[in-house]
Amino acid sequence: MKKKWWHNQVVYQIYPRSFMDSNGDGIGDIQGIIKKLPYLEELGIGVIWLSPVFDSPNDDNGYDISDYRAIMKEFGTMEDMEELLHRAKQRKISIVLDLVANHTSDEHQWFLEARKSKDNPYRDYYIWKDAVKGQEPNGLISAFGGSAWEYDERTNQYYLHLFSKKQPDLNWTNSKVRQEVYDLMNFWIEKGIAGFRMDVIELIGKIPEKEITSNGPKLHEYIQEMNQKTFGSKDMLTVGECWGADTNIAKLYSDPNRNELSMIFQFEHINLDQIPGKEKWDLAPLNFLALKQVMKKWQTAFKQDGWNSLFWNNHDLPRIVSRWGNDKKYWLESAKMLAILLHGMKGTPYIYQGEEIGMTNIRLKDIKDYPDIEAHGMYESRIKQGYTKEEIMDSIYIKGRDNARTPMQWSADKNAGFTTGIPWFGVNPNYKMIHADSQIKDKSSIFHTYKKLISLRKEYEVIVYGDFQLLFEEDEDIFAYTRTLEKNKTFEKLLVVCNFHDKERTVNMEELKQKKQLLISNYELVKEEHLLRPYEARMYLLA
Ligand code: TEU
Ligand code: CA
Repeated sequence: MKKKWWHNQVVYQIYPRSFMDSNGDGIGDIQGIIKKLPYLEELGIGVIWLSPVFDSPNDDNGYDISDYRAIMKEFGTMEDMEELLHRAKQRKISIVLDLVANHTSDEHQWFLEARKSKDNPYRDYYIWKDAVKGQEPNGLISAFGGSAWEYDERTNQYYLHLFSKKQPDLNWTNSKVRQEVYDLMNFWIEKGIAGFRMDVIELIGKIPEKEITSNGPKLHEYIQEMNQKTFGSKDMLTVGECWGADTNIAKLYSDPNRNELSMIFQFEHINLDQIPGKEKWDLAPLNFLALKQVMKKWQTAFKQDGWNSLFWNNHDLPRIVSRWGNDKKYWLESAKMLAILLHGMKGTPYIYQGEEIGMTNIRLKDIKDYPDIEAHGMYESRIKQGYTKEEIMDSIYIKGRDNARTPMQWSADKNAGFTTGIPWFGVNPNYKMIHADSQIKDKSSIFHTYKKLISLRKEYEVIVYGDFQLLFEEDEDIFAYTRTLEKNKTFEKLLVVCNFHDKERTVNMEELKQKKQLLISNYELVKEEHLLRPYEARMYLLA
């Protein structure tokens, strides 16, 4: 595999609204991020993925952009942004921006123009259709509930919005739209960013008439064009958000010979807890054996023809320690186990803010306490369908996006040290116990586990490039694998052994009998080599 700078880096995702407030208005901001750069440097990450910081009416917390070349006032100014880029660079941290190019805000200048009249020059920037028999043009639905078509009185047509009605979809069949997107990308590239995370990029090739949304026929043609006209010659990190990707689709994006993206986020491991064909709120029981098979499939899918991202969390997902881990009795052990398990794998790891200190889900009483537009859309449509309030709240407790969006827990001070004012969204009451301050000082903390894992990836090439092999495939508790790298006729070999559950297990494993060096584990001492305590995890270098 031709080596790339982002092969051994670890990316840290910042959701600016909830990261650090510098001026006491209760909202995280860019100066807050600048303040915390030393913290990120100490953790050892090399890249920040910054969720959108652009001007936005915040119907979907910045994923509805009204000006791609201006910074959201609540977050700061363009000078602040330039300062952030500069100061991060001084600490060898580069910045990847969030590119939301499937849709804009309805308050974007293009849409304000487009909706004025059918012959407006911007009309064709968006997707407009006549009513069919006095109804919506077809059955496409919005990710946030209800029809994806919104009637606009002024011109007596409907426009398409696959997300909220304040997020009209751009018309990518229009070459002018594509050029506008490439221009704004180049604007940011010139400012010195290191790449893009591409929001729902798989939707841009949609054919609304045929109700095709993901993976439309022209999708890869557009991405290749984008590559050529923007970052292609620049050695950047690009990662597409692709909910509908399987391993073959992933190769289309990330095979270096195809000149598209560095890698994608695929969600097969995330979607395992949802009943197939239903919504994310319709929970299927967690299936450990299926998780192992999905991980194995992606870990072994690519040779020279693709690259993986590795993640448990982002701003749309519940906290991993509350989902696959155990956030009560084995909070510490299970958070570390999940980290060791993932960070021993092949791909570029992503850490979502707070994951490195084991932040957990939140549980609030009423739907009114939740700011997320997705939760409200789902609530309304499920009440209509006859679900009880309790059923709906239970699914929000487990899967709601706001679980990830509570303010970062910095210290035991008021509001977890996030703000001196009133936080825009409640701090998790467990902040007195879970916060960065104490974990930085405590060498046995979750923070230090992540720190160590990041440095191991720099130190051992086998963690970056070794071939993956799953062991004990049928075992109901043990997740174990090796990574093997051939180096001038000798082999570097890594072994990761994890107990995924809360009961003790003995394992009879050949590899454990070999000579080896323990690189990291989540219990202080190995009691007995073949005994794995609840959630015990170890990573060895085999001699
Ligand atoms: O998410 C895409 C998306 O499909 C999510 O709405 C997803 O269905 C859900 O959150 C799964 O938990 C991206 C962004 O990450 C998200 O924050 C935005 O709301 C969305 O696009 C629209 O821009
Ligand atoms: Ca602020």
